[in-house]
Amino acid sequence: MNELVKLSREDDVAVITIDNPPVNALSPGLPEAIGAAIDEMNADPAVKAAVVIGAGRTFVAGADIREFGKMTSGATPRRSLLPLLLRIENSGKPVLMAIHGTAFGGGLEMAMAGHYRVASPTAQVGQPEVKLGIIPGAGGTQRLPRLVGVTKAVEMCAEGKPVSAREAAALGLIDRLIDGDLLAGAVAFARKIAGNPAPKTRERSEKLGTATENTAIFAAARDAARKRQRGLVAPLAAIDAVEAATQLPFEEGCQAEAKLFNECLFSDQSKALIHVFFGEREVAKIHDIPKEAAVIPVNRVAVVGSGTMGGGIAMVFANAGIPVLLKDVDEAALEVGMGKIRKNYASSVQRGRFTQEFVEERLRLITPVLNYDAFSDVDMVVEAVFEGMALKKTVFADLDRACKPGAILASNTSTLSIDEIASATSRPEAVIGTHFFSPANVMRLLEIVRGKKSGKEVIATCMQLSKKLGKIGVLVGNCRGFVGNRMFGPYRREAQFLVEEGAEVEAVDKALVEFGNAMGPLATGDLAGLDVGWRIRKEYRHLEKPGVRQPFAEDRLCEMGRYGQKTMKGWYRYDENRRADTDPEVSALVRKWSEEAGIPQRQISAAEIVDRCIYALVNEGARILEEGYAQRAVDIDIIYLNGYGFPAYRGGPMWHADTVGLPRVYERICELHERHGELWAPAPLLKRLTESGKTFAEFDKEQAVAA
Ligand code: 3H9
Repeated sequence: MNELVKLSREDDVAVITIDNPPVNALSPGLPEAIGAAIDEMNADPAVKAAVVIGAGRTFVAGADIREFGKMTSGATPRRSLLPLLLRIENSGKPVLMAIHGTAFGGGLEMAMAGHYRVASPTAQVGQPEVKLGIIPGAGGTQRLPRLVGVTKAVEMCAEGKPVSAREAAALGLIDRLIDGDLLAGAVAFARKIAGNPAPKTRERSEKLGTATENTAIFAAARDAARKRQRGLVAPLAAIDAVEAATQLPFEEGCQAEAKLFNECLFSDQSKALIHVFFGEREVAKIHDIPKEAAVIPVNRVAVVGSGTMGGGIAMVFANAGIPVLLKDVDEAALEVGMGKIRKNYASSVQRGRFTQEFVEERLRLITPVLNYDAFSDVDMVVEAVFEGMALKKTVFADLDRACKPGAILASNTSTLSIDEIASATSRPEAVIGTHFFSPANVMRLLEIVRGKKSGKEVIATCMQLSKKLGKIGVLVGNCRGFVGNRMFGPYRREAQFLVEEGAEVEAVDKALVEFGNAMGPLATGDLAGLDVGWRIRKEYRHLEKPGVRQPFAEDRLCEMGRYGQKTMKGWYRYDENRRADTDPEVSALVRKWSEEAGIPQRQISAAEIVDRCIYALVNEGARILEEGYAQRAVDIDIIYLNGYGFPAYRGGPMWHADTVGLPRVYERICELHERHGELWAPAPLLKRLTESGKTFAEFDKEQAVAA
């Protein structure tokens, strides 16, 4: 044993306490210590049974995910947990697992090797490995179906969603729920079962089903995985492994599982998803603001503007239990805004996402108002009025007068300068950008835009608040388009260029959907409204460099009133159910316009479409990084995964570039530069990293050390 595991006694029951904060992951040394404790209690004649419990806030949350990278890089050998779990299961005295917090991955696998499981009612159990691009690797796919049946085991292993202790108890995975003191309840239960024969999960087979039943279950699971987890390899591997449990003896099933686990572990998908796991936690860290920095309590908020964004943002606060004032200029606008909120909630009830009771409570938290009178009480305001600088400045001057000192004044602008907005107030340190993505109550991303004068307390509060709101907050700098939209510009520009050079609209979208994106760039434009970009481009036209190629097709479509889904016509044409169809008129028009512009038409491959769109993201991302508008490459990745439908299994655009290899990406960008001119000038950071043999991930590490 070591400091990670403590063996103590409560009379005749041994208590094995796992203490490896923060989540009791099975780091090196821990499995060995648990094994030693099992041997020691077996050797102690005074002990009749053992309880295994986690110290701190949780049972075991799984294998130590940091170890996987070391294993795949060859830095450490691959360790298996299977021998430890057999040692537990073969224990001469019953071992009872006492679960609170989470028993995930290897944690649940260990619990299933125990003879009994008890849990606090608030605990959760699950096999979330697929979210890391792997499958359970310590017998989970073999023991779980023996305890909960094939259907549920397939679902848990292939989808990775946790199950509540109550559901687990109903499924037979948990033997007893313990209200109150878990350890005391577990020890009492252990005493009761001491002396009974200890049931071994691996020897059970009554829930493994018949071949006919199972064929249908696995076929349905594979179908669902291909549809709902498009492009992911691990869910299908997890299904294969559970299937092995129904066809092979336990030991052989474990061997089949180990083979599939290894294939997944060494895959690019798993490396990318592990990068995402740590990245989602990394983005919360700000180089110049310590984790324990003071924050402003946010108990009451206000939203200015009850349009689509404002209404969605009000719902986000209400959903988190925070009372919110929703202001608009007249009764009619407010009525429309509140009507949309009600409709939104009603559809969530219909889809079973919320209960009617929950929705009524949330609606009571939203108070529509027509003036700033009650704003003196709020801790934070989010402005979500029409996107125009003059209007925003008027609103911020009003907020400056209406709000108490210390209140946070946030703007939901997606394009305008936070510094200029802040200049309309006497307290620029209170001003910050909170760029929600549409629909605000659904999308997980929140870009938090740091102005030159935004106070550290204000930044720290918004970052922390994002978690409470169920969002993933990423801090970005105040440049045009911030990070996400600034990169989206070149991405969509290339999509248009490709069409202007001869690619079909649907071929462009299809190539990017096959790459893994949730939607193609042109269909996304139709969804968001082509007029949005068109208006912005008109406003910024004076900044365009003369002689540099600009796309024109989308602007022409807008001039014809083809704004996308909202006008039933854009790049595609739409029926009343918003189903898209290709529009031969668009193809013909673009061909005609391109010929008039003297753009030679040619066949364009799917590979070229992907390279041009994705490398446009990477090149702009590298510029943003170098200019300091994003703290890390991984921040850009997290923005793209959560706000733009980039496939998580590719880890985000910057990680994808690392995976392809920066020399290859750089070389391709140089080729495109030569062929298409200035817009493809390689970002200096990309060039430097390539020449020094480094990656974006290494750049992040160096930045962290320097900070
Ligand atoms: C597995 O078990 C494979 C098996 O089949 C065995 C094969 C041989 N390892 O999320 P938080 C860190 S695969 C290492 O902010 P919360 C995390 O990075 C594993 N580190 O807390 C963070 O560090 P930092 C299957 C881990 O309360 C800190 O702990 N298990 C691990 O919001 C706090 O985390 C999973 O996939 C880990 N396993 O949520 C579970 N877990 O402070 C993954 C966490 O430096 N974990 N860390 O940023 C989770 O889902 C959540 O962390 C949990 C707690 C729900 C447990």
